[in-house]
Amino acid sequence: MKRIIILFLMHLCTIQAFAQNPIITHIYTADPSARVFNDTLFIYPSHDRDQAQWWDMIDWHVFSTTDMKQYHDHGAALSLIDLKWAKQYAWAPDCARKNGKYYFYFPTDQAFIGVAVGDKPWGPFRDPLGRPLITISSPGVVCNRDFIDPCVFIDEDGMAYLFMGQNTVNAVVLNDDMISYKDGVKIIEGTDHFFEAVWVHKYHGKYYMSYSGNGKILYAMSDAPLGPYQFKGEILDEVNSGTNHHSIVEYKGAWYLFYHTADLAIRNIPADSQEFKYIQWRRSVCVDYLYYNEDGTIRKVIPTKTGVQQIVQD
Ligand code: FUB
Repeated sequence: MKRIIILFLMHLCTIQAFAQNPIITHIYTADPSARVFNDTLFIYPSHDRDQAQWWDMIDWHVFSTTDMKQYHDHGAALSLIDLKWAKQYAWAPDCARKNGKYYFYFPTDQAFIGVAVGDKPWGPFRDPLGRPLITISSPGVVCNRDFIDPCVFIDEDGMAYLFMGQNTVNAVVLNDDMISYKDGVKIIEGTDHFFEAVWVHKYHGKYYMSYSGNGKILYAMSDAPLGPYQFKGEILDEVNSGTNHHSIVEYKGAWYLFYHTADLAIRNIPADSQEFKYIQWRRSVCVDYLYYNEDGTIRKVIPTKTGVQQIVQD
């Protein structure tokens, strides 16, 4: 009997040591861009509204964790009402640190990419330009659909790149001030089936461009940030929220895939209610481990309900 109780307690401890997907459950969140600043992992997601019936989001919250289990909501770091030039759709953002400041890149109105600056990774962020950084109409931009989903990547040499777009990956090289860019929009080659949600990271000297395409998360690899890239395959299958949007990050020695599902809405909303048809606009952020093969290719991630293990602090 004593042994059974001990085994049961051990089992309980194991369960409690996992984060459980989705990881954020007090509000709906999507499009998670995960970044590490000063040993803390920050998530810059979209904030789906509680009663959403479309992607009509109005602000951006920032979250942080140091153990991959407890996530702190820092509240709204920027809202559409803070921007004179933006009317609607506070969609998938990203953030980078340079010269001691934090640069928050965000899309609005399906056509504009803005940048806001803060002294802390959780904001508040202020719009230094009073206009978008780049738009669907800017010279060189190729976009036959929505001009959205900025991803900012800073290479080891300090060069900063901003990637964005739907159907075509557009890229610019940012100036040192991070709020302007060098002449010439680059169009990235080799991103087969690209739809949206571009994400760039580096591993063992190779550049990885991952993105949503054919409903899945796919990826390509290159020897240079601006490519050309070579298509490699699939990282994540379709999820139950319609849209698929992810990020990839290393934190405290492990690699993680952040993504979203409709699992929280499915849990919250009775399947036989009128509300249930809106679950694709009430998404929730999840995380699972990501592993590489010896040749640097990425193993397909199988989503779990248990999520990742809590990191025990030193
Ligand atoms: O969250 C709004 C939009 O849905 C994002 O910009 C896309 O990537 C998709 O996830």
